[in-house]
Amino acid sequence: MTKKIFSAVGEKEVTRAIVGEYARQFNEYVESDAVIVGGGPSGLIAGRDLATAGVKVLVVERNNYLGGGFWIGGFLLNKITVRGPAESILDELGVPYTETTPGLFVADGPHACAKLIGAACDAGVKILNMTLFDDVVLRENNRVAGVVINWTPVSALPREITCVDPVAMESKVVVDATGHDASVAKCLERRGLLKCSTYGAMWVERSEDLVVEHTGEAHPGLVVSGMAVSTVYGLPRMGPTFGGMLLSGKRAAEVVLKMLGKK
Ligand code: 48H
Repeated sequence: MTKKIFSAVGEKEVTRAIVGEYARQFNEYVESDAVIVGGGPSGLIAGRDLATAGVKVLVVERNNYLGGGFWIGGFLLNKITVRGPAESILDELGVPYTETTPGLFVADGPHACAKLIGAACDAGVKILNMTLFDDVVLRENNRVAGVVINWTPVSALPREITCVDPVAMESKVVVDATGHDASVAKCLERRGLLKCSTYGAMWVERSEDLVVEHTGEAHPGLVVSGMAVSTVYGLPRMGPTFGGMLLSGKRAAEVVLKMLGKK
């Protein structure tokens, strides 16, 4: 008989490990300090900074993978760019880059994305992927106090064969980092609680400063971050460059820390 390489563990232990650990963590994060909807660059950097500051933070992401638009720089080419001074965040993450023209830095998308995801996880961010934001939880004076979520595949099934009610996760603050969709802000708009715009035409030199400037609490309990800021306030888009997203995520984390009384 050949010598066994692996431990004597079978199917039931594997299944129990997955179900048990998922349920334990889910149960723990039914109540958190901050829920970030959207695991793109702005959401992940916000999550990293919050978790680093000791905040209990959960990222809700509808896709299987994290990173949003950060894998691909633009035009299906996987080189991402940042304009100065955002290369300092690439330095923090340990992402190698080249300065192709003064003030413009280029890195490999997959490398940058992997480092960003790793940094968020290392800091303690917990993630629900394949999970779709569905609605907000509202409390007194329509303050946002959590999110209603469902499995992403449920939304892809025909209505007549799926009648799956969602569940809710409570949190002190919610961050809308859902990119162009601004899904959380738009949900408040549908309920007549917030006026949203649509992002404007491209003007890179103007847009990134404006995005960072406008990052903040758009409605009690709701902070907007990244491209969602452009959508909510009708700011020009910036095209395939990510410095504004990273600095907006950092600003969002600062705002959340202040709201939580931690700054
Ligand atoms: C759960 C959701 C839901 C939902 C969306 O698009 P992202 O990368 O967003 P940002 O703001 O971090 O970065 C934007 C950047 O990638 C970009 O597109 C730029 C700079 N464009 C400029 C231009 O001119 O177009 O990530 C958002 C994430 C994605 O992973 C989505 O899957 C996720 O949010 N998401 N997750 N429930 N309802 N909606």
